[in-house]
Amino acid sequence: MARKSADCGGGCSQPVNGKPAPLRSDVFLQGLADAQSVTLVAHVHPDPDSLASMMGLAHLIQTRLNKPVILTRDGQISRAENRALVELLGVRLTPLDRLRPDQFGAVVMVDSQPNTGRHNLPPTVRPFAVLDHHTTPGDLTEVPFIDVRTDVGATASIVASYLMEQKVEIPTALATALLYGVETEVNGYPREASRLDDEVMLHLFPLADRDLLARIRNARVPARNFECLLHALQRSFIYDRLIVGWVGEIPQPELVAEVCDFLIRFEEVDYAVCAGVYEDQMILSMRAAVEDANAGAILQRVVGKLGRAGGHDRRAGGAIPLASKSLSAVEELQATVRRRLLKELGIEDCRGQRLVSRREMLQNLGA
Ligand SMILES: [Mn+2]
Repeated sequence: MARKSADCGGGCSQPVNGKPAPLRSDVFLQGLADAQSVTLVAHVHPDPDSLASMMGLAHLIQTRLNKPVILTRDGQISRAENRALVELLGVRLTPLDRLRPDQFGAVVMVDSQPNTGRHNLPPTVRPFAVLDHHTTPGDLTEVPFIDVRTDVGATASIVASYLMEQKVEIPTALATALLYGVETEVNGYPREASRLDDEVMLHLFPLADRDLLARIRNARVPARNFECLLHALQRSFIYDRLIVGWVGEIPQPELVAEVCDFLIRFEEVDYAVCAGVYEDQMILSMRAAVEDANAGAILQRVVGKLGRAGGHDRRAGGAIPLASKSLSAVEELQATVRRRLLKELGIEDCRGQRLVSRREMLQNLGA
């Protein structure tokens, strides 16, 4: 359907032969016209951006194409805010490992790309579509529909723009999820938001349930979160403009990113990296407080062939499988990660200065 390019809201490709290019959301929906059913997948331990993107596309497909849609969950949802989002908004998720390869129908992957090591999708299942915004690429060969915009802050903004292009009514719960999904991706400083993210947030704000949003943002957290924070503070070291926090063994993988978000606020550094051991992996998180930081690419080079990593300019994550969880094996890996990080950031290899001195820690214990 031809429409004025002014309607595109940033979602159009360049005009072809003088004719306005079709809306991306039209191409997306046309590509699914013959599908029996659609399965939506995101990355492992789905975050609010992933969850909201799946919810938005499910609503778009159900409204426009009236087809059955399955939203999946790869791994656990453990972060308090993310659990609150799922529970309070009534999101129904099917564990990915409960689907047989023949039950998938057309697969749409959001907030991730194939072969990035970030999901447990059977390798024989090739996605029909990939919608993502990560700067570190995956394998997109033979994916018929690709909408990867590395300049956009959230995949949920791309999905919301599809709903806006198609003039689909956005129910309150969905608007709340989409707004929270975008917000969580762009709330760092310097902001990683594009014009599209801001347009989408303006559109969604009046449609969302602001009380529910506040409940999600302020979800109550268990005691283990504070234990983890204490552990990290006791083992945080400053190297010039970098702070590294060793979180130790953690009960849920997202805690590493939560601690990293806290440490990057430290006024004396521009970079924060946290690492913790979850099950048989070392989980890594990196944040930058400066523009053009290339955090995703840096963490990818630091991890190298030891594991996988990727992300955005100012936020990145990764994981390294552990052959052994013995203290010496973990410490050896920590030393490798630290050495590579310092080299990547051009910081002289030196002994780190503790964020909290041993003497202070002991004094606090004695008090
Ligand atoms: Mn995202």
